[in-house]
Amino acid sequence: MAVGTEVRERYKSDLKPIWCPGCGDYGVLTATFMAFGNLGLKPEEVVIISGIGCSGRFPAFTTAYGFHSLHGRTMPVALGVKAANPNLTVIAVGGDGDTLAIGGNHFMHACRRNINLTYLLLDNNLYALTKGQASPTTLPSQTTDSTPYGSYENYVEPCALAILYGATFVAREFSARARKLADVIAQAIQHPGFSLVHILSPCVTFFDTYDFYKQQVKELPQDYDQTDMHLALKYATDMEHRWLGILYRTYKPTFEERVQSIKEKAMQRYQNVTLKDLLNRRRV
Ligand SMILES: Cc1ncc(C[n+]2csc(CCOP(=O)(O)OP(=O)(O)O)c2C)c(N)n1
Ligand code: SF4
Ligand SMILES: [Mg+2]
Repeated sequence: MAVGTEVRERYKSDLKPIWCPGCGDYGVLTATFMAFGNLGLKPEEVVIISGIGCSGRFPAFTTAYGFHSLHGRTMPVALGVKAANPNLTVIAVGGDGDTLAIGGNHFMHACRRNINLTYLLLDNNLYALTKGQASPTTLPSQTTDSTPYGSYENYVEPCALAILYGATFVAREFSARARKLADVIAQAIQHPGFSLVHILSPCVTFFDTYDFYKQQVKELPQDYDQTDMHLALKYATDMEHRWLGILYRTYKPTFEERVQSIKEKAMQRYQNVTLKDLLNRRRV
């Protein structure tokens, strides 16, 4: 279902985005509103949590609940919100630096825990807010202010990383394809478990990758098997093309379900035990 302007207006806050004209993040914001509209989500049912970076401004531009947290600390906050109220739709937003450098540890373990939330990784291949230094996704051919002769570090491929660390839904899209991106974001939100949407979102000010990605991107083949992990890793790590679409999807118990099942086991074990009994057991 196409989403009209009036629906998108419901999710737009009074604060006008201050991203540079042409920044890829505008496309991501629009696509996210379209996804909310398509799913019929009310702003009060959604919490958007970000780190620090140009991408970190995301929650301020929406009428959903938001939390602009610390650099690389999106995941602990998002996990806390989801654990406290599993009924909320939780969206985490991070840049490539925020997610894979300072926040890498948190990100990897969020994949492993299979927390039921959606992670939007806005990848512009550099640290934009701090004026264009190299990040873990800086391309081999790319020069930045901090690496004028090219980066001396290897590139980290976020989709492969997430798959290997146990994420159960992994997709890649391009900010210039708002409708396709909206569809993938909606599917990620509906997926029960940790969903990564890796979004190629060019920074027009410090390293404009629009033309580069327009030539590189390709949609996954029609008969692509989303459940085949080896195939997903092969397509995710192909640096000749950037394959777009849902790379991998599987179903495993979520973090919340596992916590609930442990709670139930503990309740069964101790159902006839009083607090006094428990205190007596600890007494020496
Ligand atoms: C603990 C800490 N270290 C460093 C910084 C400085 N800093 C702010 S944003 C940023 C990088 C942002 O890059 P990225 O996450 O890719 O987001 P983008 O701006 O590209 O969207 C850094 C290093 C900070 N705010 N906090
Ligand atoms: S500096 Fe780059 S990433 Fe930041 S708002 Fe401008 S275009 Fe977007
Ligand atoms: Mg970045």
